[in-house]
This record gives sequence, structure tokens and C-alpha cells, in this order.
Amino acid sequence: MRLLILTARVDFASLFVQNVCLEAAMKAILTPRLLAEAIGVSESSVKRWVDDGHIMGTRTAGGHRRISIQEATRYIRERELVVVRPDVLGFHDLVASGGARESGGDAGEALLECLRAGAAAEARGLLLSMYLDGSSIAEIVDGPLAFSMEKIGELWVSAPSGVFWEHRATQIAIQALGRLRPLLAPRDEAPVAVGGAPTGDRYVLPSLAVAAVLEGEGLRATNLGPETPIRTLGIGLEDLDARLVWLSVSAVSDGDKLRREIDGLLPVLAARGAILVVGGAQAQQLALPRSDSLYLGRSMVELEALVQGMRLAPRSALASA
Ligand code: B12
Repeated sequence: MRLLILTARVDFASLFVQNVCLEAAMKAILTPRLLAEAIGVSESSVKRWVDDGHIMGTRTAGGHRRISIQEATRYIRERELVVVRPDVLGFHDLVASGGARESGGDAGEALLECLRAGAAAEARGLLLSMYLDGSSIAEIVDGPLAFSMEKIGELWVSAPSGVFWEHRATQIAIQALGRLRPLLAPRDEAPVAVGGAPTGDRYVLPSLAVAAVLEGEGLRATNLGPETPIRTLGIGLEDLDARLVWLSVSAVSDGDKLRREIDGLLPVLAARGAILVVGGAQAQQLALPRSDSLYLGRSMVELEALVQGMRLAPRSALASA
């Protein structure tokens, strides 16, 4: 990692404020001039790409072209463009990571270094640069994120401060994924997914990562987080008219009870034409029943492939079909 500077330290008290400010700092709507500046091309090129339909733009009342940050991000990823002025897009974290996409270094090791050092801004920048580089959210989570968290987990065995590192790394990773989510912005009519981790499971990151993966695939995801009773997932399924429910299982307090509760949810899912996807470090241990409404996934890439294969239609499209 060429320019990685491990200086920033995470301040837990200001995490929430930071997240709010990060979203505020990011430009939501761009003019062609701003996007041109950011990627080092002429304004007329960007205007032409909008007019030719390569970039989806809108027009102001006065007829001026406007581009959403999500669309600009999509275009940068698709065309493998280099962001020469990240500050123009509000991608200040990318500056902090020193432009990881140019370094060619090992992203997992670099992220581990950030998480161990408490370098929150660099970690956010690293994930952002991987995403801009074309990696999917699933690839980032299964790859560098899972690798670095696994290594952080090994420290617990050998060092008394291991649990401190686990907590701090988790908070930084939450921030870094949170930084990517506004760039995904699924359409208003996209199918809905809802999920969480079951009662007794305090792990925050896996379920949050599922939400980000699903958003990356164009779904609208509501993450209910850790300690979510299965009946609450059922309420979410009905209330949000969800097409997909996920359950991330990293810790099991009562396996038999959890299995029974999942069994009870299956007919509700089937009646609504929805599916349940179960995954997580302890999911295999549950010996779940076979059902057309139930999928067991080992990784985020598997989840991504499942969603791509299913081509989940929004509820309104099904109703009119
Ligand atoms: C962070 C962490 C904690 C934090 C959690 C903070 C929080 N609030 O979230 C804290 C400090 C609380 C904690 C506590 C404990 N932890 Co802990 N923890 C971890 C750590 C380092 C990272 C977990 C994580 O977030 N991973 C990131 C996610 C994204 O990756 P993942 O969980 O591996 O999930 C992948 C797949 O399973 C899949 N996936 C996950 N969910 C889903 C869902 C779907 C639908 C699909 C398709 C796929 C999928 O995709 C992911 C990416 O590939 C792991 C290390 C590890 N190897 O996992 C240890 C680890 C899980 N913890 C462990 C232990 C022992 C404990 C403690 C008992 C002791 C301790 N370390 O303090 C306690 C008890 C916790 C309890 N009873 O609930 C052990 C578990 C050993 C075992 N096999 O049972 C591990 C493996 C560490 C170790 N090497 O010893 N922990």
C-alpha cells in the first residue's frame, strides 16, 4: 500500500456525527463540469455522454444537465475511470487512503493494518477505492473485510487487548460499509429485503454486510440488526411486503428453538412468494429443513449470485403480471 498513512484514530463518541457529516459532505447531484473535473475530462465530453445516454442524467427547469452521485459512481466503475479529484465528488476518504487503486497492494493486508491501527478514515477510503475499482460489495466483504476481521479475531487468543481490537475494528468496518451504502441507492420501486441476526446473536457486521450486498444488487434492504426475534422478521416481511428475508447467524444461543421458529416462518414466506436466505458462521450447524422458500448461503458472493439468478421482481410488477 503505497501512500497509506496510519494516523487517524477512531473516536467512538463521534462515530454517529461522523457518519451524518460524511453523507452531508458527499455531493448528491453533480453538474457535468464537476464530474468532468473529478475524472479529468472535458465538460463537453460529459455532456455528450449524457446526451448519448451513456450516463443517465436529468434536466433542471432551466434545461441544465444534472447527474446523481450514484449514476456517476456507476459510470466510473463501468468505464474503469480514475478519479483524479476525489474532493470534487466529496470522496475525501479516498484522499485519506492515498488512492489505493493505484498501489496494487494486497487490500486484505492493508485493511487489516487500518483496523489494527484504528485508522478509520483510511479504512473507509480503502473500501471506497475497491468499490470504485469495480469490486462488488460481496467481493469486498468476502475478501478483504472477512480476511481482516478473521485476523483481528485471532488476536483475541494471544493478546489481552484483543477484545478492544475486535470492538474497534467492528465500529470502523460499520463506518466503511456505511460510507458505501449512499452510493448504491436502489430505485424506489426495487424489491424489498429485510433481515437481521437472531436473538442471542450480538454480531453487527455480518447482517449489515448482507444489507449492503443486497443494495449493491439493486434491492431496498432494511437491516434490523442483531438480536432480532424471528417473529419480528415475520412482521418486517409483512409490513414491508418484502420479497427476501435474510438471517445472519454468527452465534446460536438455543439452536432447537431457532430452528422451530424458522420452520414456523416458512409457510408465511411461501404464502407471500418470498424467500428466506440463511447464512453466517454458525448457520450450517442449524440443520435446517429442505424447503423451496429456504436457501442456505455460505458467502456474500453466493448471496449475490442467488439474487442475480432470481431476478426478483418488485411486488407491483408481480401483481400486474
Ligand atoms: C468482531 C468479533 C466479536 C465482537 C462482535 C462485535 C459486534 N457487536 O458485532 C465481540 C467482541 C462482541 C465478540 C465477542 C465474542 N467472540 Co467474537 N469475533 C469477532 C470477529 C473478530 C469478527 C466477526 C465479524 O464481524 N466478521 C465479519 C463478517 C462479515 O464475516 P463472517 O462473520 O465471517 O461472515 C461471513 C460468512 O459467514 C458469510 N455470512 C455472514 N452472514 C451471512 C448471511 C447470509 C444470508 C449469507 C448468505 C452469508 C453470510 O459472509 C461473511 C463474509 O464472507 C470473529 C472472527 C471471525 N473469524 O469471524 C470473532 C469470533 C467469531 N468470536 C469468537 C469468540 C470466541 C467470541 C467470544 C466468545 C469471546 C471474545 N472474543 O470475546 C465472545 C462471545 C460472543 C457471543 N456469544 O456472541 C470466535 C468464535 C469461535 C467459535 N468457532 O465459536 C471467533 C471466530 C474469534 C476466534 N478466532 O476465536 N466477537
